[in-house]
Parts: sequence; structure tokens; C-alpha cells
Amino acid sequence: MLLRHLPLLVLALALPACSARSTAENNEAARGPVETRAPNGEGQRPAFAGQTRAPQPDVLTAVTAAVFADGLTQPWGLEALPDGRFLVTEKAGRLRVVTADGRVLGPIDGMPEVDARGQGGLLDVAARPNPDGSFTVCLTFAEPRGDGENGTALACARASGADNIRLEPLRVVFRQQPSWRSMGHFGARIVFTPDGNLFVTLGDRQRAEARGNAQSPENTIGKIVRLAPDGSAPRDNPFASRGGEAQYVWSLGHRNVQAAAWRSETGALWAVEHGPKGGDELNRPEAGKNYGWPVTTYGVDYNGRPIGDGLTAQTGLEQPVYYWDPVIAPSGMIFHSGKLFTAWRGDALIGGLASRSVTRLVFRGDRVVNEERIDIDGRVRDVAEGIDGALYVAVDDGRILKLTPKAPS
Ligand SMILES: [Ca+2]
Repeated sequence: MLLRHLPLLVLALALPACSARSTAENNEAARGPVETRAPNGEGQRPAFAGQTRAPQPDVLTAVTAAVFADGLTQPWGLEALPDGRFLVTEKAGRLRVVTADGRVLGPIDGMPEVDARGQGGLLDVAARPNPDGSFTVCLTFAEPRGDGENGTALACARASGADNIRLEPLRVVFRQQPSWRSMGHFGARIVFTPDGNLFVTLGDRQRAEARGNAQSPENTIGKIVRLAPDGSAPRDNPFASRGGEAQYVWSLGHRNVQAAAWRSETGALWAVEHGPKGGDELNRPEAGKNYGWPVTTYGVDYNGRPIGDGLTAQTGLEQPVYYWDPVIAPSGMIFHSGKLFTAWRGDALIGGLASRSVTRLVFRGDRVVNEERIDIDGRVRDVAEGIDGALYVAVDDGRILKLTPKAPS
């Protein structure tokens, strides 16, 4: 009796474990990393497993993309307002409202003069609702400072209005220092945080001979700064006691951070910077820490030569959480709530100019475990989650696309 049933019992016990293992093996085999091209940084190795080229997720996202708004000229920053409207900047110096049904309204009065040459212009926009129904709106822009010099500046104002908005006079509350003659690497992303302060990312200004400034906390070249919307430096900033420019510095050693977002799940700033050829990197910038540029970096210079001594790691300099070689050329970034795209809850979504995609990163703790690319037919300048949970994507060619989950056919 017992002997007769033994084979069946063994089979029943063995089946679940066996089938679970083979499913995992099948998925791993089916989904390698999305990036398969040769890296530029010849011979460079990641500092830990999974620091680059993470496998794609088991289930890829199917999206429907529709044109939500059109006719913008070089949109740069896109911000979702809690009433369904959007604010969008145009590089030449205009700020506009896009209504909840996708109408592009006339430009808002009171914009500052901008230096729109090269990578400059009116850049990011961020808004924070006030208890009285108004908003605090902050803008970054390439500020002309005479004699062909410029620098990134932050201006904030109170804004109100139910259709188009009206700004009370903008006040410049922060200026990157020093000013230089350069048309590149302005950084310029703005991230509001729950404590009422904000982060602003500041690039190295694309002057090879002056890259080393990113290593000094005494200027705001190649930094992320933290300040209050009135421009004051919070007392708990890491170099607050030094005064001067250092009091604003949050983290140093950045090349050109143009994607940044607050991860509310863990209460931390995350940022993606444009690296050299093959060196885009994701960091979780912490107070007072040094993220390496230009001493350490992945990838190579655009002339094909190593950056500095060609180091990818050095004691005292932080490793990126993740890097891309070849690059994605990051633009905007959000962490998705999981509303509408339920599988995206807590995932990072990062726009890419070169990748012409939205890169989705899936995390386990603070490590990336999966990377997926959602293809977009254009250079992605910014991403935002609407109040409906849809993903809104600003494209360089003047469109804002609305991405929703594709219904199963
Ligand atoms: Ca770095």
C-alpha cells in the first residue's frame, strides 16, 4: 500500500520547487540587459555586481502613447500641478500653462531675461501648493551676467489663477558662482522636499580646464545645492558653518545633473548626471559626500582619451548606484506612485535625450535590479506623473505625450 503510493507522493512534493526554479531560469534566459552595444570605457569594470546593465524585468510594460499637447517650442521643464494642469518651460524664455485637457495657454508675464545660447535658456520649473490655494513657483535659467558671462540662477514667486496663472514678481534667490563664459552644463533641475526646502542641481559649466572646481565646496560649480525658497541656506547643510558659497552645498563632484527626484518611499534625493562619453550615472546624493567628478568616472572624454588618470574608483569618492555606458543622456526623472501603472510603484522613470526613451529602474532597497526602456519617438526632455497616474513626456520637438497602460487585446 505505502510502496504503491510512494512514487506519487515524491512527484507531488517535487513538482512545485521544480517548476518555480525552471520559471526563474527561463525568465533570466529570456531577458538580458536592454543595452547590448560595446561600452566606451574599454577595460572598465563595475565596482559591484548589478552596477550597470541590469536585466530587463520579467514582464515588460505595454503602453499606449497619445499626443496630449502640441505646438510647444523646445519644452524643457514639465511640472504637474495638483489640479490637473501642467506648467512647462520653453528654452527661449517662456513659461506656459497646459490645461488638464491639453490646451497650451499664452506665455506667462514676468519672465527674466535668459541667455538661450547653446544649452542655456529658461530651464526647469517646480511648483509647491500653498495652503491658500496659490503656488510657490520656482524656475531655473541661464542668467546673463554681462561681458558674455552667465550662470545658473533660481527665481521663485507666488503664483495664482484658475486658468492661466499670474506670477507675483519673480525674485532671483540664488546664483551659481562663479559666472563664466560658457554655453553648456547648466544642470538646473529643481526638487522640492517635504521639509519645505529645495535642491538645485548645478553643472560643471563644460570647461575642461576648470573641471576641478567640482571638487571644491567653496564654489557652486558641479554641485547639488540645498536652500529654502527664500534663498537662505538651511543651518543643517553640511558646510553651513563655512558661510560663503559653501553654505549652500549639499554634495560635490558632479558633472551635469539634469535628472533628479525625491524618493518619498525612503525620504531621499536621487539624481542622474550626464557623464562623459559612456559615464552617465545614478546617485543617491548624501550630505557632504563627493561623487567623484572629474577624479573618478566611467567612460572616456569625447575626444576618446581618458578623463584625468582614467580612474573609476578612489577611496573617499562615492560610487554611483548605477551607470550607463553608452549613455542615455538623462533629462527629467520621477518616482512613480503606482497609480494607473500599478507595476511601476516605487520605480524610477528617467527621460533620455540620446536613448529616445524613458528608462525604468526597478529597485530592491537602494540597488537597481531591473532596467527597462520604454521607447519614445523623440528626444525626451522631461517626465511627470499626472494626477491620473498617467506618464506625461515632454519631447524636444514640441509635443507632450500621455502614456497609459495598453489594454490587453
Ligand atoms: Ca561620479
